Amino acid sequence: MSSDPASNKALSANEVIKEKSHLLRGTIAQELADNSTGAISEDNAQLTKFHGLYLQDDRDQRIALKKAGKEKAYSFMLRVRLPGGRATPQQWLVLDQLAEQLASPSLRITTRQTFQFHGVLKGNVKPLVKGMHQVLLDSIAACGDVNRNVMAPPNPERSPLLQQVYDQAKAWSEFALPKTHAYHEIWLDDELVAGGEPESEPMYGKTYLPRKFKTGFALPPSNDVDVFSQDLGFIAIAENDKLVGYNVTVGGGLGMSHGNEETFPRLADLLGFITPDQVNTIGEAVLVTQRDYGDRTNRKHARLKYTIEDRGIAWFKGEVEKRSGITFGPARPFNFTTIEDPHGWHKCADGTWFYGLHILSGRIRDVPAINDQPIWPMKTALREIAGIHTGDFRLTPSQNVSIAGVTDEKKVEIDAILAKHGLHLENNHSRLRLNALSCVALPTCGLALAESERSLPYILEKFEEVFDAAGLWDNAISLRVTGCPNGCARPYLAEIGFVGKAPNKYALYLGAKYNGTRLNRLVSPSITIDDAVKLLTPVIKRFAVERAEGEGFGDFCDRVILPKDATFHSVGTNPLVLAP
Ligand code: SRM
Ligand code: SF4
Repeated sequence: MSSDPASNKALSANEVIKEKSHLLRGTIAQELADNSTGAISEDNAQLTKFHGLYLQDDRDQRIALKKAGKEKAYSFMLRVRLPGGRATPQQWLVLDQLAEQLASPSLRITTRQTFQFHGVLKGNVKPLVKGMHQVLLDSIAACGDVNRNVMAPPNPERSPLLQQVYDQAKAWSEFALPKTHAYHEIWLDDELVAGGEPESEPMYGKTYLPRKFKTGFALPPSNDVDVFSQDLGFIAIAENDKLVGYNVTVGGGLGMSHGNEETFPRLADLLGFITPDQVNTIGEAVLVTQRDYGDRTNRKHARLKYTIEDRGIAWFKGEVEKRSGITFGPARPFNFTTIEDPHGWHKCADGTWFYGLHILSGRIRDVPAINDQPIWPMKTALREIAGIHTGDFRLTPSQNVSIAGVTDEKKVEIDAILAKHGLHLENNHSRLRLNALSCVALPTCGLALAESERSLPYILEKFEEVFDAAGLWDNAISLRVTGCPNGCARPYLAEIGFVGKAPNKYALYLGAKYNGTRLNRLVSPSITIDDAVKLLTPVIKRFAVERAEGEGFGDFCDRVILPKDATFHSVGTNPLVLAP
């Protein structure tokens, strides 16, 4: 197989790698044993993604190492599979210890509610995977052309439906896992199956999907999972506090490339309503339709969003109905009002408490703090909490953690730990900061064109001054930064989106709807942060005095500040409408 039978175009290189890999084995095991290099080959590096592992190098060290004629500072990033972002205290403690012993030693909460380890040397990968396995965690399908970590609403708030939605998200995650034993053989030293013959992969087939595939479950009124950015979404519908089913969405996705108008972010379409027992059947029908019709010749055109864009949503719906034997009902009404995590202490319907802890960019480590705190010992504090906690931890899509299932008695103890380490900080945080997201970018991400996580503190400091001066400290405003246009912090759904273009240069986007139901639009294709602050200061001032009752910053920009004909793809600067 080297060309696509339908189009006769050559298949992308990854298709050939997958086809020849014996269900994701490749020669990973052999290359692991080679300690003459910290790297693995390009082909195997594509395959390890399916096992949750990315080969990276420390980009801060690249130039010096090159000058010294040395190999790049290679290491692996490992992403844990954690549907709905839930971890037990025991799991937390083990991950924390593994990070100390075998990785960078930070733990990083991702925008899809899981943990990433960075800086794992080749020889440490196996011990790390084995350590995770002891507490029943794995990294299978955390990356690669498969159904990735499934998102579900984490915050216990007050809805009795949350557990049901979480259970379905977890069940769908398990159902859509690859069946190959490659992971167990390579990383956990399990015996080769049937003399090394690969077993079958009934749902995916031996070349898996054309590209990554992402699922999210949302529970209105919160759209914390940004359901319209997912390939497949399930919006829970309740009647009289009972879960009656889901509205299904398909074809969301955010990745694009600067200057390539063939690539674009896309919001998902609504397919219609199904009952809870139909989730896996519909999920499978969506997945296998994309398996069969997704573009395997061009990885920049291989996501489900392009299949739907090219063939039309009516065709896609028909195909899913035919394959599943289920007819969609009309989509039911729903209303998203927020994406924000609740911060601080909240009481749940079952009488327990949860604490929403803000973690800037999801980076869990002990660092010198911003502002006037001498240190910010996030990792130590969470380790101490995990040591006494009897509930669980919930990682959120906004890179925060919710300490959930806390009894009255434990609340006092946890509160004391938070206070001891000065972590009640969110009381002083602006809502801009509490809502802000950034992707990892430099130094680990090989695709970063600009800083993101490391520039977020500066960006927030500058914009907080402006928002504070305009009396908007407590206004929920979403600002998201990424180091490149792939969109890992979902910047195209932010009211203010910065997308890395080059060192200290970002494309600036404005005007998304706060609740994640409208994309933003390009304002400047390349601007420094300082110039963006200058450009937006009058806009923020106008918003403070001219906004309509309850109007968000994105809505205001969309209605008043952006030229009416500005589109997402506008090339060149759109002059903002700065005077009434
Ligand atoms: Fe992402 C690639 C980090 C969420 C779209 N993403 C990467 C890689 C693995 C870079 C690479 O391929 O070499 C980044 C690793 C950086 C590092 O050093 O850790 C990376 N993505 C992340 C995370 C860690 C960002 C974060 O700061 O939290 C998120 C991990 C999620 C997870 O736990 O699974 C992350 N990535 C996203 C999201 C948001 C989401 O899924 O909700 C998106 C946009 C939604 C989407 O998929 O359309 C996203 N990442 C991409 C893309 C563009 C895909 C596309 O369709 O064009 C790439 C590049 C690619 O796949 O070729 C990418
Ligand atoms: Fe890397 Fe770009 Fe994703 Fe940021 S958005 S983590 S720079 S791929």
